[in-house]
Amino acid sequence: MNGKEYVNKVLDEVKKENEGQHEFLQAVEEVLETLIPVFDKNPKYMEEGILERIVEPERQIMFRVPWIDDNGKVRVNRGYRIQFNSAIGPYKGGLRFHPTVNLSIIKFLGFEQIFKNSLTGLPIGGGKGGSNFDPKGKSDREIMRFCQSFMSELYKHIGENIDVPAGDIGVGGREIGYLFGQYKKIASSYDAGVLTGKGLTFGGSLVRTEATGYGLVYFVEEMLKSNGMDMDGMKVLVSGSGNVAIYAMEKAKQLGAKVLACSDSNGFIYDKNGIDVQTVKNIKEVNRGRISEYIKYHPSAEYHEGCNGIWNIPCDVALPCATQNEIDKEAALTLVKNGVKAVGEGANMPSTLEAVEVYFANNVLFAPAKASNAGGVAVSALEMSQNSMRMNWTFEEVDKKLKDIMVNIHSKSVATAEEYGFKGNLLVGANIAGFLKVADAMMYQGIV
Ligand code: NDP
Ligand code: 2IT
Repeated sequence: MNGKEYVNKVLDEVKKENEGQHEFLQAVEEVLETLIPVFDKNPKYMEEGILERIVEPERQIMFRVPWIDDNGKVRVNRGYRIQFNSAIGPYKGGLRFHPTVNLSIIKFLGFEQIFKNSLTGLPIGGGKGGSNFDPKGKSDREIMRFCQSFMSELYKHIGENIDVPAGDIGVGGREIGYLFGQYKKIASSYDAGVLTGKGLTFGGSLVRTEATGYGLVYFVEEMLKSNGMDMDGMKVLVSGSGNVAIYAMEKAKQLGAKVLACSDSNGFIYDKNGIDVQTVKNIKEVNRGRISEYIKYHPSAEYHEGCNGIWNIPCDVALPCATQNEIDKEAALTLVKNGVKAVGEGANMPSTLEAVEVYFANNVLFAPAKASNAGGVAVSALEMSQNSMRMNWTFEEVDKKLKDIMVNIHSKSVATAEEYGFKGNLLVGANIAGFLKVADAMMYQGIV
């Protein structure tokens, strides 16, 4: 059997066993197709059934999360934790609280996390969790009660050497604080390294808040530089206005770019003078408001209903930082028509498979999520290191480590792509480089 036949065989099985899990199947297809040359070069991975094993989560946990709202009414949500792969370290990955969360979404995120975490070079396996709980419109006390109920079940399955959750959509510092408090109460133990993204007064790491957005821009800057360009003077679009988007905008501006637009799930802001990041922080981080409020503070900016319209604005660099499949074929073609030079993924799987084909067909530089948004989980792993040492590094120290990690992921992806005959294709390079480390660990550890 050659590599292509092997990949197709496993893909067929995955499709049969996971019917209807569209996001998960999309993520698996995207990775497996790029791994074909690996099996042609080294059939041992085939003989050891690495692919059949890597597409099956080691453990899938689903649980009831009952809580009481401010009116005294009983509410019930569904909780998930998918412990996907522990070949190179304890399961590691965020928690997403969003009404769209389902098994397929958590599995796609957990699957991606395996390769992303491997690329960081740090000892972390892949996992993901979350709930279909909608934090929007909930009071602070409701959020707290929900987090406490969620952790009352999750605590049985996590630990600093077992599984270390963090944030993702809808889960930030506030939620991690409540989750940590409840874990500590139930476990009767101060295991700082059981969660990352903690507050700075109780074991959090400097730069974790900024890490994903900063890391994304460090990666894109590296990619531009190796093609004779840089961020200085670039016109940039950033979708979303959450954690990743805000710090991507901040770093892009620090490097001299002009950020023209950002969005939330209702609509987008176009500010021809350049988005004022402090205003976005005040609206989103401080007041938990809507991005439409931006025009109150900057009347010359425009607000447009509907989040997808953001991709119609002409730009040099597009940084999707909101959610999966936010750039489809049509949006990708519009970006190309308007002269986009580079797309850097801050969100997980923000481009559909067809959109990625459009980038490649039109020579758009493409920074794939697994590589370009790995800065968040990388600094999470640095938070775990600091917790183990019971020490804190300075902002400058962590920021330098983050930058070094992103530069290293870029060069590893470039080199691996070239080695396998796909020069310049960072998607192939990142997927293969991420896969090889995990596959080798699985080979040495036997069939487990
Ligand atoms: P936040 O919750 O802080 O922000 C999410 C942003 O995206 C908000 O502006 C939100 O708008 C928007 N958004 C969310 N869902 C949708 C949707 N279905 N349609 C349109 N817009 C939507 O999350 P993060 O910034 O942490 O995460 C953003 C992306 O980055 C996700 O894909 C996440 O998986 C990924 N990521 C996050 C990392 C992290 O460290 N936090 C690390 C690596 C990747 P609204 O407020 O209206 O909901
Ligand atoms: O998608 C991701 O990498 C994250 N949400 C961050 C995970 C983490 O453990 O910091």
